[in-house]
Amino acid sequence: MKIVLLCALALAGTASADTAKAKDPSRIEIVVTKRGFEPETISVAANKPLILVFTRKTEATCAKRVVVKLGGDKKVEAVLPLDKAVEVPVTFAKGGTLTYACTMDMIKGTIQVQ
Ligand SMILES: [Cu+2]
Repeated sequence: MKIVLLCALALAGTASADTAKAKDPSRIEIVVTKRGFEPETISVAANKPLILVFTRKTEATCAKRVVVKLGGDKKVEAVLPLDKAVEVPVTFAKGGTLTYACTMDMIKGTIQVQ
């Protein structure tokens, strides 16, 4: 697995034309509840490093790990301890529809990459 780290400082002075709707576009909070992942769908920009912050809030779920698809056969997996925010740095190389899901791919959310 290859993780590319880009300098976050470069973002500070740059006004991007396609700014995301989120207040802080570099972090997206995702909570695991007994209903699944909330939000169920996120929209992100391609080729932009961001941090998905997963917090599992329930024991009544099989999503105690999350698998984030990055495109192609690339993915990143993280363990989600109860009530602990877990930061998953990701960059989606190109546009398309990807998912974040439990390891069985049953409980899942959708990533719209633009
Ligand atoms: Cu599952």
